[in-house]
Amino acid sequence: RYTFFPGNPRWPVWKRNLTYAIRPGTFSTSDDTAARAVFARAFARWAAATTLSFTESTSYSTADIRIAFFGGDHGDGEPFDGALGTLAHAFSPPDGRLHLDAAELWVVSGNSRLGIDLESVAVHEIGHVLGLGHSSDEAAIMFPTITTGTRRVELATDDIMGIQELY
Ligand code: TQI
Ligand code: ZN
Ligand code: ZN
Repeated sequence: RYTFFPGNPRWPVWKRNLTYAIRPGTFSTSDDTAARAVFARAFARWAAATTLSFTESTSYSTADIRIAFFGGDHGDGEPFDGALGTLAHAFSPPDGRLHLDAAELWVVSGNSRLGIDLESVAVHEIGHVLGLGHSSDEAAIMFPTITTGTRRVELATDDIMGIQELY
């Protein structure tokens, strides 16, 4: 079953169209289009289950949701730990920070058993950005473990019930 953060924080009712931006310089030009498409697909999964919509913004400083890849200590009190271990983290609403560990071998498209599937982690972290905590339902995107080399991107009934209770 789904959970929320303490106090059930959520984005305010007047903010149903959230903007997101990926920190400039994150990807090489060759990876950029594919990585942006991954986040667009991940946001679309949550938009389909709610009345929320998500628009990519080119202004990182003013976007509601700010996505960045960082390595090690990056100044928010939650340093990354190098390859594996923590892969990513996100802050509860209405913070909007979504950080990914630059030290991971991210798989941006296709299937590889060697790396971490970016879309799977993106869908999970967006759940946190929107206010979902972890779920005890093994089928849920918000279940706190994932087998390495697998892809888990479809929202489960449990995730949908949780997000619909918030929005
Ligand atoms: N990162 C943890 C996570 O996102 C960080 C974390 C722990 C956290 N407790 C939290 C974030 C509470 C917000 C609220 O769960 S992680 C998975 C999963 C991680 C784990 O790197 O361990 C995914 C990131 F679910 F597969 F285990 C993404 Cl999908
Ligand atoms: Zn961080
Ligand atoms: Zn989580």
